[in-house]
Amino acid sequence: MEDEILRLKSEAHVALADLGKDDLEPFRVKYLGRKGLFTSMMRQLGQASAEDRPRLGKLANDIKQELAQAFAAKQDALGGGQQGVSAVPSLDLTLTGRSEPCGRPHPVTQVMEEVCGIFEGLGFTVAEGPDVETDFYNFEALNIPPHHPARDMHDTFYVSDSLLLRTHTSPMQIRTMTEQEPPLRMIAPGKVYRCDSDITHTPMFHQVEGFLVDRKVSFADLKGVLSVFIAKMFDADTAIRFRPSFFPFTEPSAEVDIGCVICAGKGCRVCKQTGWLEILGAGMIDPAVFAKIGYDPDQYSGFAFGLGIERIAMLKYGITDIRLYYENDLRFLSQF
Ligand code: FA5
Repeated sequence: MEDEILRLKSEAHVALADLGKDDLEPFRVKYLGRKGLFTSMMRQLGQASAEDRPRLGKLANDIKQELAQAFAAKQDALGGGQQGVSAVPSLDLTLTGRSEPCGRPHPVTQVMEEVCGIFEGLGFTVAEGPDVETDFYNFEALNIPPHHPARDMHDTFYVSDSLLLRTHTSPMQIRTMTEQEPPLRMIAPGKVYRCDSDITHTPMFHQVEGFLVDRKVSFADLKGVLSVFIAKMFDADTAIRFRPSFFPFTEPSAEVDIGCVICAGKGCRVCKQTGWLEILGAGMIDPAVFAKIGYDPDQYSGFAFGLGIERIAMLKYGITDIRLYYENDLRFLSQF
């Protein structure tokens, strides 16, 4: 078949060399037309072996292109070019160019920035800390001694006996409080890691820790700040639920749920049929934590909270599987 293609090539070139003005159209029809020799040759390529087919297809295509260009040059030389008849598609110089696709921040980054912006607007300042954390900051100083059952709630990736990938952003409470005196009003955004994966859990996810320490801070202040945050982040009438919970470093503690925006509270796969989705844990900082870092619990009180950014982004955008954020599928990402 290769011989046949090459034979057709030289036959066409010989014919082209002798072409007069009146022969242009018959030549185009015979060699380059939709029912021409090159087109039928290409149809026959289906009979070639699967191994040879790509190479022969390319060869035939290249020759056809080359012939089309030579034909267009001949047409020009003979002054016989006609609109709509040319074998080479004409170039429309008035068409607008194709613009380069424009990148943008990942949806999780966008939501992280929005969350931080809301708290900054409420007077919180931003602090950042290490992803690889010591057992002391991640657990011990937060009132979670070795062998405490609360360690089981965090499926920890250990780097060594005393180093680990932080399981939450709460170590930033300790890092900040050991370096600064009250009043404090801080947020600490960052990556955290847990050995956990399903439609609402990923092994790496983002939290924003927030804490406020001063004299006479109460649970009402915590409720006020979180209610303002949720109203700004979602709709002003978003349903909010403070559910009693337990964290070793806060007392009392609560988990905060908002009405599932995916099913409007009716119950779906994402909210596990409850109509609610947990977005954060919170509470009043336990006096035992103040004692560890040397604050006087009789003078100071404070609240803290830690919220999951991916969960908030799921609710905001109606995403039903958290793992979509990390599959790097541009069809998903380019929607944001
Ligand atoms: C904590 O991590 C506490 N440090 C929060 C806290 C801070 C409580 C300060 C009190 C005071 P929890 O394990 O519930 O709590 O996680 C907080 C939020 O992170 C959850 O509400 C959820 O939104 C999100 N989250 C937890 N695990 C995952 C995961 N594997 N993937 C995605 N998001 C998660």
